[in-house]
Amino acid sequence: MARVVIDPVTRIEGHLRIEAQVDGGYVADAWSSGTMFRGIELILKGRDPREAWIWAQRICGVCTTVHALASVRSVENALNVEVPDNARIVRNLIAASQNVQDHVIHFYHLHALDWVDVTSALKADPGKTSQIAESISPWPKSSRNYFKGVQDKVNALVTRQQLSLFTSGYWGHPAYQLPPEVNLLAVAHYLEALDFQRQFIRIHAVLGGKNPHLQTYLVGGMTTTVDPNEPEAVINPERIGLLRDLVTQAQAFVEQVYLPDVLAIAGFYREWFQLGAGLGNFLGYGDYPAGSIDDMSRFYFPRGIVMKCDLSKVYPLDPMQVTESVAHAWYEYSGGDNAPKHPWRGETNPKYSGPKPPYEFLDVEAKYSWLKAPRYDGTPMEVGPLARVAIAYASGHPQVKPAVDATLKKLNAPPAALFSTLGRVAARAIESQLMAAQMTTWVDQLENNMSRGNLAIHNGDMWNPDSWPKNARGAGFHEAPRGSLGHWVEIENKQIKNYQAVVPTTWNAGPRDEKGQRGAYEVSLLKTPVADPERPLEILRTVHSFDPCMGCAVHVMDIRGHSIKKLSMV
Ligand code: NFE
Ligand code: MG
Repeated sequence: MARVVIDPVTRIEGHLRIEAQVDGGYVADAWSSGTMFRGIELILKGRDPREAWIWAQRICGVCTTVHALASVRSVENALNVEVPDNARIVRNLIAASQNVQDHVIHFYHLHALDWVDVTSALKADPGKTSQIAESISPWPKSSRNYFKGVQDKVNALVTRQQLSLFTSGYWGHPAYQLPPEVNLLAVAHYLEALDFQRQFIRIHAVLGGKNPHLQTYLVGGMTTTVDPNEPEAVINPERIGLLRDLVTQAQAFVEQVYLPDVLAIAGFYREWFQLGAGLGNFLGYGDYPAGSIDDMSRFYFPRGIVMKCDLSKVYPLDPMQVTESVAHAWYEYSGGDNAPKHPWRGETNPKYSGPKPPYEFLDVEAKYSWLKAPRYDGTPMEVGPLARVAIAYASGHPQVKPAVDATLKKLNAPPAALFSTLGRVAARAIESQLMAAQMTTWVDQLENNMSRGNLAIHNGDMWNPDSWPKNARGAGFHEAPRGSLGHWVEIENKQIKNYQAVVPTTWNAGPRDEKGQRGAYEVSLLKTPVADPERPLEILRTVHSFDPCMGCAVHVMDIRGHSIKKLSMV
C-alpha cells in the first residue's frame, strides 16, 4: 500500500496536487488539491461592472478570453442589454477559435506525452511511418524524408542533451504501447502543432487586438468596427478573407492531423476506453447562440444534464441549482461551512488551515484545497468537451450525433466508450472538428450582415449608469474549452457588490463536499492501474484527460512537506 503524491502535476496550467492511495497495483482512493489562492473575485468588488471583464479575464491566460465573455454576459444579463448580431458572431468566432486552439495544444503539448514515448521515436523506420501517415490521412507532410528529418532533429537534441522540451518524461515506462513508427508520427505532429496554433490564433489578434487577453469587449457588444468601405475597419472584406483562410487551415489541420492522430493512438490503448469513466453525470450550460442569448433553443451546444451515462435522456438545467461547498476547501462561510451556497449568495473568505504536522500529506479529513466544490442539485458533475458532446449526442444534435457516430465506427467502439479517459480525448477532437466547420457559417453570416449594410456592433443604450436600476443581478454563461463557466454578478449603486465565478476546472478538480462526495477527478482515478508507483504515468493520463487549469479553478502556498514520493513530469 502506498500513498502516491504528484505535486506539482505538470503540463497543465497552475498548481495541482494529486494524492492517491494505491493498493495492489490500483488506485483505491484519490484526493485533488489546488495549492494556490488568487482572489480575483475579491478584486472585482467595488468596481464598475462595465470594466469587470478586464479584470475577470485575468483569471486565466490559457483560456484567455473566456472570462471576458462570461463577464460581459453576466453584466448584460443584469442590465438587460441585447447585443447586436455582429457582436454575437464575433464573440462566437473568438470563442470557437479559442476552443480549437486550446484543444490542439492540449492534445499535442499537454497530453500526448502520456501516450507517446519520444525516445522510442528514435528507433522508428521513417519509411514505415510514412506508410502509416499516408494510410490514415491525406495530409501532405508525409514522406519518408520528412519523417527522417524530424527523427534527425530529435536525435540531434538528444545527442546535444537539449531535450528540455521533453525532459523528465517517464520514457521507457511499460505502459507506453505505441510502436516506434507511430511515436515518430506523433512527435512530428507535436512540432507541427506548435506552428499551427501560433498561426491560427492570429484570429484573436484580428478580432481581439491581441492574444492572450483580448481587448475588444464591451458590455453591450464589441469594439470591432464593421465597414465594407473602410480599410481601417477591423472587419472589412480583406479581413473576412483572412478569417476564411485561417478557418480553412484549422479545418485541414483538425481533420487531417489531429483527428487521425487521436484515432491512431487510441487504437493502441483500447483499455483506456474502459478506464477513468468518473462520475457519469454531465452538465452543460450550452453556448454559441444563433440569435438572442436568451434563445437557448438555438444554441449550437444545447443546455442540459446527462445522468449516469444514460444517453437516452437529457434533463433540463436550472442554474439556480448550482451551489458551492467549502466543507473541504480553505474558505469559511457565514452560516457554516457545511451549508453550500448558490453563487448569488456566494462568499470568498479564504481561511487556510494547511495540513497537519509532519505536513507529509493533505489533511483530507478536514480541508485540503483552494478549490470550492461545485454541485448541481447537490450532485457532483463533470463538465467539458465530453459533457457537451454527450448532451448534444443525447439530444440528437444534427451535426454532433453523426460526427460522434463516425468516430465511434472508426474506433469500432460503442457510445458507452465515450465515458472514459480516452472518451474525453476523442470528444475534444470531435468538438474541434465541429467548431472549425461551424466557424465558416459565422464568417459567412458576418459577411452577409456587412454586405446588407448591417454594421452595428455595439448597443450603447445602457452605457449611462444613471439609467441602471439601483440594484441588479445577473448571470453569464459560456462553454469554455474545459467546460461550463458561470459568472454571477450583483450590482448595487453602480458598483459590483459581489462577484462569483464557478469555473470548469473547479467543477472537475474540486474536492469532496459536505456529504463526502468526491469530485470528478477523484472519482475518475478510482481503480486506475498503477504499474509503478514511483512513476504513476497512468494517474497522469486520466488527470490530463480533463485538461486541468488551476489558475481558472482557484481564481480566488504551497504546502511544504515530505511525502513517500514526489513526482513531476514535463
Ligand atoms: Ni484557465 Fe478555463 C477553460 C475557464 S478552466 S482554462 O477552458 O473558464 O477552468
Ligand atoms: Mg469562484
